Amino acid sequence: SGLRTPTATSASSSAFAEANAPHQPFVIGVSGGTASGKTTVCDLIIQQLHDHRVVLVNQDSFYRGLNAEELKRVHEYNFDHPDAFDTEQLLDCIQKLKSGHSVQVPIYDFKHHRRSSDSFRQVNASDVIILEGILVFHDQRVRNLMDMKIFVDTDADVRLARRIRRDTVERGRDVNSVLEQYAKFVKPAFDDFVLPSKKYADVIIPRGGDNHVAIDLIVQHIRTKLGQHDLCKIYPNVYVIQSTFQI
Ligand code: UZR
Ligand code: MG
Repeated sequence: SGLRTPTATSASSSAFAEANAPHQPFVIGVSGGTASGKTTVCDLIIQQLHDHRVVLVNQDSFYRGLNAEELKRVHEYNFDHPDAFDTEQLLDCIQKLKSGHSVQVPIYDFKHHRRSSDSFRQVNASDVIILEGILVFHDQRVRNLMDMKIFVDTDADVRLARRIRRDTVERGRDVNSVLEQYAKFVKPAFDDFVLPSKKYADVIIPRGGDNHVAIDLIVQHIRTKLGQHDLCKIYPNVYVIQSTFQI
């Protein structure tokens, strides 16, 4: 029968090699409008996966620094547009992490709208990589690196209320400037870029960080995926047997 042909042999030996190869990290994308609770959802996932190596990469870290000209007219700068981010660098970073390398993530200063010139954050190879940000589903190449895409769906009034609190308390801004920026840039960019990217999500979480059932389900799924990898390490020939039967 065809089972003993060289094709069958090479198929099972390549399956064997695959089963023995160290597995790629599981990459999760978490998107949603500003102040939707993305960071909270990520924190809860990380807490529940405490027995695994998980790293969080924020798209905010890849904001391009503003030049002198842009800084002079910072109120006209659109931080909610896809072009505000260095997507090539983000892509490179996630590709490296996915192939098991550690990377240096830039540090962005929200107050001065620029990058730290001499310091980086070292992010080590991990089992799970979470990439969070308002526009992480925008670029197809970045999306393609994700094993699971989560969209945090929170009502716009709740998000605006949170955004006002966060920007005034944590970012030293006044209410008027927050509202002005919201109307001029944040809301239009949400409608034009963030909301249309919701269609790429595998899972949509209503109410963000308050939705513990959704977070439990997501964590279970990740555990199942990581568990399958562990099985390959313990029983490296499981897949070989399966592939022989398939042939
Ligand atoms: P989250 N942002 C700033 O306010 N200042 C900057 O220098 C860079 C970004 C804001 C950005 C966006 N927009 O709405 C928000 N504006 O950070 C995204 N205006 O962050 O996903 O945590 O809401
Ligand atoms: Mg956040």
